[in-house]
Amino acid sequence: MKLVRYLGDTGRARAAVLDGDVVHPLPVPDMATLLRYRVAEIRELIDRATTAGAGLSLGEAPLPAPIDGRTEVWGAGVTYLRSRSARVEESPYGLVYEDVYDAARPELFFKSAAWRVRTDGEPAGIRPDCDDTVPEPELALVLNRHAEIVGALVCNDLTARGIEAENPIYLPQAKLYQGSCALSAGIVPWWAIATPEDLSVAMEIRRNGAVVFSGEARTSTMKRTYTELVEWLFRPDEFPDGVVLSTGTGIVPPLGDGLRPGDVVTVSIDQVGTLTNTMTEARPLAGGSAS
Ligand code: DO4
Ligand code: MG
Repeated sequence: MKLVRYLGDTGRARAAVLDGDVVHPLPVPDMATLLRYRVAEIRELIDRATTAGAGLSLGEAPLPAPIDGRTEVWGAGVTYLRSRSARVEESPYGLVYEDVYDAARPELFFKSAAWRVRTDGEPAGIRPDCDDTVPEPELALVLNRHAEIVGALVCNDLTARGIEAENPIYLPQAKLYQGSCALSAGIVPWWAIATPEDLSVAMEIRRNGAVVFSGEARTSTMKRTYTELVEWLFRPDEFPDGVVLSTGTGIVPPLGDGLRPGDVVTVSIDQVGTLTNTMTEARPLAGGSAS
């Protein structure tokens, strides 16, 4: 059972429960509104929606990205030893990463507005001005406005590694560009995950049909707890429509072996789902500047 945004006949995405291939619409206009409720209330809404009637058939239309409205995506960084060692190797400023791995305060960064998020089956991006972009397969927490964990998603926190390696102050340009944030389409309720502290995360990169990289990590090897990351994120701020917090990567491909257009990246997380995206170069919209 997953929480999804569902495109009904109206063409406007509604929040719904997806149970197998049956859709049960929720009595809220969108996902952002659902994330204003407490977990206990969300559970009640889900129970009522799934017992109310037969539901609708999912049909053929692909599910849109799982968040909308003012819901933001944030990332945590250098939460795994592998991420720390990869940054130290790639950057002339390695000390920055050694320090943040050990510090009480975690690295947290803004990743995406809801409208920029790509989902399963959609193209995701490589910056044309960076020749070393890597996928970052991560478990993402979906938090309501009350800082409670509502559920989990698969995230690919794509990173223009070459830009961050030039200078860590370029981090926003390395992390935030067209197609740099992909999330799986269905939010798995937190209470439905048996062992959230120990999930297997796996990633595969295919080029011309052949696997050119694969890796695996376990969330139990993360340096920080989920609660700790959530507390730091909410410490100075409010998220009126909730927030998605991606918890960092424990898998990093070898240095210099960046993604190429056409590569297909698949991230799978135990009990949470799968996310597959084909890489394309980020480009300005056809027709020139926005008006
Ligand atoms: O400092 C760079 C960000 C690291 C990151 O995104 C990660 O460890 O997942
Ligand atoms: Mg990351």
